[in-house]
Amino acid sequence: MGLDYTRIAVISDIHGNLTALNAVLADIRARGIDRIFNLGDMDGKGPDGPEVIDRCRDTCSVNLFGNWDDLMTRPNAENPAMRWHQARLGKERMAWLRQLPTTYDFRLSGRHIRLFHASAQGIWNRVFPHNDHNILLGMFENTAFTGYDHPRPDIVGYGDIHHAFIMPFFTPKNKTLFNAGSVGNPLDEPRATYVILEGVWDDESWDSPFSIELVRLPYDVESVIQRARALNMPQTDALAIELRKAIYRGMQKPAS
Ligand SMILES: [Mn+2]
Repeated sequence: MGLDYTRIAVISDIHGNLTALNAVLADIRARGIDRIFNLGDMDGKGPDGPEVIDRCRDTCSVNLFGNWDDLMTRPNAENPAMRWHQARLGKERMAWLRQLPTTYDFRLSGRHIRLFHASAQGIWNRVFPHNDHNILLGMFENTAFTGYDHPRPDIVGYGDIHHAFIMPFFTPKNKTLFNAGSVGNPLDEPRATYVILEGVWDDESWDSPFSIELVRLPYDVESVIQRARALNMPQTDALAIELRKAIYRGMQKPAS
């Protein structure tokens, strides 16, 4: 009898980019992937936050809370650009975002896997792959944020930095940190990015095959920029450079 594999798409940081999300969902469907887990930051930056939130609600079996989901659902978003995005969401979507969980734990081919948006310390604590070894190890800690009543994870997946990577540790062995990258606002290369995990669901044996794969997908970047311009979305110029060149707005040359 063959093993019954489960394939999971881990998506993150869609940021209102419905065109990129649709490209990713079509790719997920074409591959016959079983489940979609979303690590948060559905809104802000791109023009179609409400549609992205509705799509995630319909298609993802896990939706986690990100730092932008926090920003967008505060009583009064902090600047006019954020208020533009917030005003389009409506109370019901904001209430749904607010009640999302912050972490999700499961087991695949023996590995205990934990997902969250940014770090084991919370949604506002940012961790980069070039950070100190101890900071990277901290991603595997049980904390007040992740809950203390779980086994320590063997694999941790997160989003937040919009840079994808897969990092099996040299020491300790059998720990892997990965970043799912960003579907709608990638800052490593200008293509919609997500991760596929494959293994045997809830299996206790490490001897079942297991894999992690990084997917890069082209999509119609220009149509997203056109749509943002048609809506007079604030900060569309900064978004356009991010989407075309994967250069973060904080690193772009200021307009003269
Ligand atoms: Mn983000």
